Amino acid sequence: MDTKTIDQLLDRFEKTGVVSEGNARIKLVVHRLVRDLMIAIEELDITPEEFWAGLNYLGDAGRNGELGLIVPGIGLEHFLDLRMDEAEARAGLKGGTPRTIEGPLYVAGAPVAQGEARLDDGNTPGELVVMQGVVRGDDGQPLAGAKVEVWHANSLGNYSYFDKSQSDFNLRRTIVTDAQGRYKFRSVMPVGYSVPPGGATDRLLQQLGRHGHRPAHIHFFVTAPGHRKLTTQINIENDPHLWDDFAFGTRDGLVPPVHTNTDRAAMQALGTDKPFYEIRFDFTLHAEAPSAPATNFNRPRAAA
Ligand code: MBD
Ligand code: FE
Repeated sequence: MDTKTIDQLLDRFEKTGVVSEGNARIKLVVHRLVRDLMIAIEELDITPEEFWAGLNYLGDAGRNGELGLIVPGIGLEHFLDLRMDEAEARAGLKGGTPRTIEGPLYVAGAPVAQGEARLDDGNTPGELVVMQGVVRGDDGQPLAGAKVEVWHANSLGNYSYFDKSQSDFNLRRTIVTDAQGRYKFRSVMPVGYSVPPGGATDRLLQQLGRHGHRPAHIHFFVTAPGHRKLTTQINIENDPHLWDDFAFGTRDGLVPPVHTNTDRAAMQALGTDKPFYEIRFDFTLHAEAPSAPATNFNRPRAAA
């Protein structure tokens, strides 16, 4: 079918069965996506069998809660980040800590701590890591009372809440920066996440000839009054998947050095007799910018 015939068909569809104005924005987007799909079916000669298999696949993925995993896996979430970067550049925003994808594993409602927190429940295997830094505005001034929401996987690459074998909010906290804008936490070193074997995302990636592994990483939302919300992650250097992330989340500026601390007194102060890891990382937030799209947009998220 040629595009002109498709457009005539769509014109008739859009005029049939109309009972109200509907929503202009939704109409625009849906009509466009349907047209693009029809053109893809035509140009790729997608067979009925392929069409129904694809529809069933999406239904399966939805029922199993994997749509939020397919989106980063096909690069759409990183694409949204790059578009936000472009919008900020057009609005004249420069510098600031790079953003990167949120992913599907945030859970709202984590315990709040002032200045410092321990993220692990004391019963979580893994190597001890201490991470700390300062939250600043883009004028370089430290931001007291900023919120650093942090979440990461355990040493098996699993996230509490989604992994019911972990205690509630294990490896998840909200840390409020102190008067000097500082945050600090101790935790156990995360290991990279992999998509559930045999699940919808895994099956798709196999057909694409790709793996479903992420390098080890730690997620953050950083917020402060009068500033744009920052959604980002840091990656653990030297991970074999550091620049081979199935979700395309690794970015320059988000791979801080990891230092191994072998100082006896420092080890003792943390109640350990083994060397531990230390990471310093400062966050820089952009001041509110009415001409740039909001970064604190709604997105349905888990809450506990
Ligand atoms: C993750 O832990 C993650 O951060 C992303 C983006 C996708 C899947 C799992
Ligand atoms: Fe993650």
